[in-house]
Amino acid sequence: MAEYETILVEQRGAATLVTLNRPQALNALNGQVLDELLHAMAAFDKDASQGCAVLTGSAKAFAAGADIKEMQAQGFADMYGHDFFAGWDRFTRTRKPIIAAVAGYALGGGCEVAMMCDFILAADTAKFGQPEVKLAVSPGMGGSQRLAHAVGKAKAMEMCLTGRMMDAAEAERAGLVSRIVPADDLIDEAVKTAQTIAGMAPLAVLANKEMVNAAFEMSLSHGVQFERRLFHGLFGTEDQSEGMAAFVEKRAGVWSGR
Ligand code: CO8
Repeated sequence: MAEYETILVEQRGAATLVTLNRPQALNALNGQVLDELLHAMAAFDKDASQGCAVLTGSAKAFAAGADIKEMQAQGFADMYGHDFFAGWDRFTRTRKPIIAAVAGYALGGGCEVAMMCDFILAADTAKFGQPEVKLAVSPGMGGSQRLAHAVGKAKAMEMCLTGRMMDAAEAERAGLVSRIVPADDLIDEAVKTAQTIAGMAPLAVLANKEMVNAAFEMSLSHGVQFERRLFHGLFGTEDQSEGMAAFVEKRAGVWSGR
């Protein structure tokens, strides 16, 4: 496995656990983190032994934002000219599912990266916020859009305009996170969930991820049709025959990934 400086990558069975590892900066996201993460996620996507990833940080911070010290001296020409952080779009094109396991601060870019993942499991210590307005800027990695989709206009607007944080309970009520687990159990629970997903037929997992994501890009009628076509397509797979035979024969399915 590749050597990284700002992330740790380990395989736990069919689940890949990726840990942001810049403790001195509360996992602030700089260009190196992005490059390493893109490299790791590309390797994960290609590795047939791996079915789902977990992205996590430390007990104190999932990530406290984009790296303010890296951005501080940049001007418009640097940011726009280099399309600063456009590479994060590639992270969202990872085809296999990624679960964000969030403990502590998920602020600014940290909250945005958590929202780029397919769903968020939150520790009871998690805190979410888009405090960029306090730095006289704004979300820049999709936060204003994904937060508004996740929690609706009222809460998204309040959070972006005031920079106030949401705790885990509020985030769960608002639909930002799928569920809350005790902080001590977060990684085990996230990895167990990832292993459950990795135990499903791989093509069905890809299709399910693709169709849920389509709900955010398409009209209802197009989305429903897109879902139905993918559903039809799954009937061209060996695993569909196996999955349905296994149910009828009261045994576990054995997937070929075809
Ligand atoms: N960037 C760089 N360094 C950071 C960051 C950050 N986002 N957050 C924390 N650090 C550093 C601190 O500077 C400190 O370093 P040092 O020890 O060298 O002084 C170290 O991490 C520990 O932090 P604190 O001492 O501040 O720890 P506290 O426990 O007192 O406070 C907080 C924790 C509340 C999380 C506090 O650190 C904080 O407010 N951090 C900044 C949060 C923030 O504003 N995040 C938004 C950043 S902007 C952003 O994400 C924009 C995204 C869009 C960009 C995309 C462009 C295209």
